[in-house]
Amino acid sequence: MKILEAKFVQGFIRMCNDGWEQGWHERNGGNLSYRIKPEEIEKIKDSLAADGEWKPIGTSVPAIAGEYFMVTGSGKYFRNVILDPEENICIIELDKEGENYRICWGLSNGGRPTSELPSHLMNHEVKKAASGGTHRVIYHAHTTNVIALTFVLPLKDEVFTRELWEMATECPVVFPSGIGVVDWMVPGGRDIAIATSELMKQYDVAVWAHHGMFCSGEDFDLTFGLMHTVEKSAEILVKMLSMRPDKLQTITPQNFRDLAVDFHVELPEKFLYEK
Ligand code: 2HA
Ligand code: ZN
Repeated sequence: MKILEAKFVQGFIRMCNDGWEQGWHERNGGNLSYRIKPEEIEKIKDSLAADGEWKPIGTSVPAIAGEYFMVTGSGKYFRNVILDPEENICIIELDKEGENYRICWGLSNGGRPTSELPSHLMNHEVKKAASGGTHRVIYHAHTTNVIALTFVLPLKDEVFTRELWEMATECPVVFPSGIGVVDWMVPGGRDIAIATSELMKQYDVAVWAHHGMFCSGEDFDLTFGLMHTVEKSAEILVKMLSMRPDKLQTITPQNFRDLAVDFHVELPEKFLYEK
């Protein structure tokens, strides 16, 4: 099968374009990765090169060693992915130790996988274990309203989760385990990857202060939908705070407990504090 005809490749390309259209990917901002299923690799195996040069990942990910990933390219623009996928995205294979990668397809004019490869792969490693193997998508976007909130809200998991839950009734149902927050750190390296993947053990969403967000999910729809829901909630909070600093009424801790019963979700009590 031709690579561009594979369903997962079409889903990947569509998600890049959806993110661009949301305004989350100025210039080369943001990156996306997908942990490819063995049966999907089987179908495209003939189109994959197996003679690429092994290069260091920059961290160690033994629990996903030997797996294949589709990832966006470093310095590439999301808005160009739909026009020329082969030049802007790639498929990589990890070695048996989970220390090195090689390019098997794509980046046809040269280049490297995303500068955030250590964060993506460490998040994949953690989420694969935490989800029993069902999570396959890691998405990083420069979501405007969430970034704005990192200047005015305390950089605490409890505060971001609770304030965003309060802005839309669907939120606690869409991200019941909450949101983690990483203080400002230098992007691209192993340290921010470790901090993010530590949070991803309990959350599907991590905010990077003054930078953006990481989301994890089972497929493209769920992961894009998660990013979209959190960012929309942040937009409502920004609008609310722009009208007045306090709320006349809101969703209360008891309202959340009642919602949890009817919607069969568990909402950790640490987010339902009295204000
Ligand atoms: O430029 O978003 O965090 C890609 C990024 C780095
Ligand atoms: Zn970024």
